[in-house]
Amino acid sequence: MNILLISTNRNKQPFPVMPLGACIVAEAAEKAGHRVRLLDLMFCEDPLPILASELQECEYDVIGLSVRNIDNNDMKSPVEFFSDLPALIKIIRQNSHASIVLGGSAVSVMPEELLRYSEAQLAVLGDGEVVFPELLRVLSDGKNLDHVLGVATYEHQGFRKKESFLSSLRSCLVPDFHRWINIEAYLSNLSTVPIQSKRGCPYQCIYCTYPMGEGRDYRLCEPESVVDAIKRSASSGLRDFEFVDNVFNSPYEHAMAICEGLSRDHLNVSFQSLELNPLFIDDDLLSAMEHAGFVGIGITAESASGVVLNGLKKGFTTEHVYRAAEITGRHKLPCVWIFMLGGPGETEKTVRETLNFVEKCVKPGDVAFFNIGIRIYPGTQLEDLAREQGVLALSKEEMLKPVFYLSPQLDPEWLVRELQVAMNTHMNFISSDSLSFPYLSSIHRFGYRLGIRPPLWKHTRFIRRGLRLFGVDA
Ligand code: B12
Repeated sequence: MNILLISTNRNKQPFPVMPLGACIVAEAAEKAGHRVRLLDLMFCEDPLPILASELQECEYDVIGLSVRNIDNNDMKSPVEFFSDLPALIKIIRQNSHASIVLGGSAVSVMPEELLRYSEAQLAVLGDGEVVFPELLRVLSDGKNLDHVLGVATYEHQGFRKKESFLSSLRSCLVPDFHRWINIEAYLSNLSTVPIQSKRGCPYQCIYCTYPMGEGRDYRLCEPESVVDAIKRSASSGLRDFEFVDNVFNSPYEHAMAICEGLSRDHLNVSFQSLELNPLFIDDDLLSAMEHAGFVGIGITAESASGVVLNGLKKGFTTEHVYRAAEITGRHKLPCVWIFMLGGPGETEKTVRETLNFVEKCVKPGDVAFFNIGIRIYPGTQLEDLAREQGVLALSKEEMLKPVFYLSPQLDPEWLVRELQVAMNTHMNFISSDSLSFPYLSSIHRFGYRLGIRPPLWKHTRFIRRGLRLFGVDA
């Protein structure tokens, strides 16, 4: 069959993210014997005429839309991405008779709402590289889709979904990015090359959607296959990799084995991971990461208050957060600490506890990122809690529009003010405002021309100070 995959993501904040999932699915469909083209809309100023002319040039049997983000997760300045879908689907229907299939991480989070809203026929949940080829096989045989795992439909009978298909993975999937996307355009925006060493997440964080798309059980890629995948990509000229695992350092032994494997071959490439759990940080791991070529890590502490960590069900305590700071303090590896303010149980006192921790324990050369409010997704424990507390009355369908939790014990205006004061006095602090900073893309491109390599965030202090010198409110 003739297949068109469209990567619909055009969000360039904090940088344009390479469509790893869409490329993996494209390669899998091609391997299954189909003719596949991937249309990446990331750098298209005006995607509708481009899509229309693509459809006029070639007749497709199935068109898959990869949908990464529902919105930007920013309570202060929310941006909806799902609302791009109807116009794209209208153009497809005007120019083609192809079946339309939705896929991607956004679809795994809110399949029913996205199918209903976009009026697409089908959605794929879970491991697209297995489910999509199977869906194509059944469609080309003209058979019934009822038995295909991981497929959801929305028709007159309403929403129906078969449980997600979760493969055993084992081997690290790395597509030939050069073949599918304009890799130079991404690299010149300081984008990192995504690499996934596992799927699944066993943690219970009350707000999180990770287990929805990937399941609760770990599915680990053999460490050797991860190293081989990176070697292959490095031999095609790619240099700056980012592990996109839900949590990189859990299971601890798996992360260690990958680092040891990477240290054996001197690949002259760099790595980062922004998802480290404080529970599994120790000197041995950080040393192994440094030897492997890591140039930046993110620690998803979320809070330094016991009450809030408990409320979020993070599975670690304030002591773990303080211990992680002590350990990172002994290493040179640049570190960004990630916090979400406003979770269950948050009060002025707990916010101060978190800010005190950062002021005292985070090295001035490191960075602290603060997000205000937590996006509520249907099916999470946070949704139940918000309903119980009477702060959420919207139906699931209405929750496609960004809706956030903020502790009822906190005055939102006080929180915004308090964070602003902290940002004004600490040049190593950033917030969601920094991610939507209008000049961020230009800074990335300028940095690339100067020869700077990712991550850009490790230069936060200098960038913010520099911008302020020029009178820019950064
Ligand atoms: C790592 C990560 C990041 C990194 C990315 C680094 C990089 N270099 O790629 C960073 C930190 C930069 C980032 C930023 C953001 N992220 Co993020 N991120 C992730 C994370 C943890 C992994 C993404 C990933 O690469 N997965 C691996 C690939 C292989 O999986 P996949 O893309 O889902 O593809 C599979 C399937 O979806 C499917 N599939 C994909 N496309 C298609 C198409 C078709 C037709 C079919 C059939 C199937 C299919 O098959 C694929 C292979 O199995 C996910 C959580 C998660 N577990 O998904 C969140 C996630 C994707 N991010 C999310 C969000 C919201 C964002 C941000 C908007 C802001 C934020 N605060 O996090 C920005 C947007 C960035 C941008 N420019 O678009 C959301 C998106 C959904 C939603 N809730 O809106 C997720 C799901 C987390 C969440 N909160 O729910 N992110």
